[in-house]
Amino acid sequence: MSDIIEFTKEGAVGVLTINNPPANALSFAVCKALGQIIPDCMADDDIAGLVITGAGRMFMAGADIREFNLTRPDDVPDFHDVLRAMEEAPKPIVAAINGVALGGGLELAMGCHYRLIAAGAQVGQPEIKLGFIPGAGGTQRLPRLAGVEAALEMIVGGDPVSAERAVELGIADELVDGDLLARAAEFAAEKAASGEAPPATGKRNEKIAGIDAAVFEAYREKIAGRSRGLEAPFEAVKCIEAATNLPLQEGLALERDIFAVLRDSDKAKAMRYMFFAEREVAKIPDIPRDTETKDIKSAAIIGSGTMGGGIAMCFANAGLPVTLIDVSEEALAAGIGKVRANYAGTVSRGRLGQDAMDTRLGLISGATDYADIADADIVIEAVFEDMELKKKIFTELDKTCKPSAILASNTSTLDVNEIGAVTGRPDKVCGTHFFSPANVMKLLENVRTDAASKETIATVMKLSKTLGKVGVLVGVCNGFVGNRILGVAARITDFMVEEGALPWQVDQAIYDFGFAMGPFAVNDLAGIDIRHMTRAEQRRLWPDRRDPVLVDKVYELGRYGQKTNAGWYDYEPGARRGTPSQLIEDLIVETSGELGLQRRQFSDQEIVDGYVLSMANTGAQILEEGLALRASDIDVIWHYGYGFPRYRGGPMFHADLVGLDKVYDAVSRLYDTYG
Ligand code: T1G
Repeated sequence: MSDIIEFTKEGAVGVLTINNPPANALSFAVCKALGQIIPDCMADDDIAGLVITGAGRMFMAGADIREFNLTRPDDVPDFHDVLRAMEEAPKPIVAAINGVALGGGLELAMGCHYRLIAAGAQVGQPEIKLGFIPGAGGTQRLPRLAGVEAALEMIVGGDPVSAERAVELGIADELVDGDLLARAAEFAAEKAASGEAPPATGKRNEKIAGIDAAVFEAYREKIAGRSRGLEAPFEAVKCIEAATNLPLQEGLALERDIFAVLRDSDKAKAMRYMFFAEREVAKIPDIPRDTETKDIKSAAIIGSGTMGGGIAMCFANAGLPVTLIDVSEEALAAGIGKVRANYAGTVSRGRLGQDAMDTRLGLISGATDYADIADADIVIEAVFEDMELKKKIFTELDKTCKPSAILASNTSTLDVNEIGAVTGRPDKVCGTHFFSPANVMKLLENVRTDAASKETIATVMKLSKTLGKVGVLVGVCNGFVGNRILGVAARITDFMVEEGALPWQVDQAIYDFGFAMGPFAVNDLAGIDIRHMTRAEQRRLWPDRRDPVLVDKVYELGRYGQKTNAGWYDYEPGARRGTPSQLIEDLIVETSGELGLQRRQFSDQEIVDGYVLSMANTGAQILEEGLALRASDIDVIWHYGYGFPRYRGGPMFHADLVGLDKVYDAVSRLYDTYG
């Protein structure tokens, strides 16, 4: 027998332990071994029944995602056939779900006759998050065990359920708090002795009988908004519906055909890529995983504005005490008041309990004196973008904070090297660039200064995880990775508007590409005044560059965006969605005339290419300058910081998909026109 599946015996029961670290993924090798061992065991008169379990902390994390681009070798059986043989086997087969059973892992467990589950384990069908549907019977067997409603939620939603819930739903037969393997072996022996025929999941039809088609129609409607741009959710619904009105084998065949098409689609490739990309970000070549890190047990934030308050919430949400610092009691009261209102909103929407809100608020304190934060393990400065002010603050912090404290800046544009240089501990200074709203957005650009120690960087990378963020390491440059790329791309769309497009056309094209909002709508949300401020710095950096003039004109009209109920769009007071503004359209046409530009049509494709391919070009520059570790880090930044659609994989992945020759042509045209 093979070592990828260990065989042992508990009395008359055979135990198969899948041992394929790190995730016991269903690789070709595991599938092949299962295909051999199970029939062998069935034929062995000394074996009364079987238990299947996983080595280590997982049962099985599903099919091996690394093998998805490969063709199944001839000597590896089709996993469907393995499952079918298991279902039809004469002796009881019991899954002992010791840890996560996801995707093909749950499908394997459902192919068993019985399932026992350890407390703390989870089961799920997460395939949707990879852009496809379960491919080995999940859409057919899960509704048979758990019912249609739960199957829809689990397969279309993709989130796993707890062991307790799995038992409640009928996915697992028993929750085991103690020795899972011993209990599973005992269970298998009992079932073998009982003489009852082992039940096949695929033959259990009681939960799928008499389901009204309207259930599926309603579900399709329910998910339409959040599934924009995706096919897989609807295909999953179709397959689950098929489970209720087709014989098992036909349902399985339908699922298999749809699965194969989706798996090979560009969208699924992009989502697979993102799965690995977001795991890669944690790997820093010169900072090994076992690098010492500082324990972060408390934090302080300088500045209790929107950003500072949001950052404080991140710490409190993670259970860490945090002190907000501001210049006066009034400013503090206002800042903490906003935090309280923010939590209260979440409570009133039913997403947070009052107790949890109280606990979290209890972790946030305020102070006006740096002496009160002398013991904080990390201080994050979040005041407005003014280098002199930041230098003053860091000089002060350096004097008052304990020598081991990390001093970080939340600057989104300024040179963190320069900030660190005013302290006596530049090795403990770095950037932690949160995205707004800080308590919601998952991205954290951690800025590595020249002097920052490995310990400092390892600590903030680890802290990102503690705060529930995706931390990506970047180097020092204007705008770091995300905003630098945005600056270039937004400049291109500004030009397009001066030359003939309209902001709402640009936004629609980019929305249709899959972003939640186009650049002009984002601009209105973030504030045109803020953009105006950063443009001054850009003009200083690139004095000879041709610049679009419209954004300054909009600024000069006092139209700062949503906050003034007017920006590129007009807004009803308090509204988040704007309507196209005639005044802006007139201004645009007039400006084109002043610039001597003959307005022309832009196709949606041209708009998307200009926006996205210019991003990829800037990304390539950033890589060349060594300011990001890898192309996929840039894509992770754009997904988590700016909502680049996951199924497009990020600007760098998208550019690879388009093909570098085409990207080169498009970028060359942009260069010739705009410099
Ligand atoms: N294939 C290959 N490698 C995998 C893997 C998988 N399915 N799952 C995890 N890994 C690797 C991962 O890359 C990392 O490697 C290490 O395991 C630890 O993971 C037929 C077609 C299970 C919840 O979508 O959600 O089944 O970086 O760091 O935070 O219908 O991994 O150390 O080298 O994420 O504890 C469906 C994907 C597949 C589950 C564990 N399954 N995995 O999280 O550790 S499709 C999934 C996860 C399928 C069938 C279909 C998570 C986890 P390295 P980790 P973690």
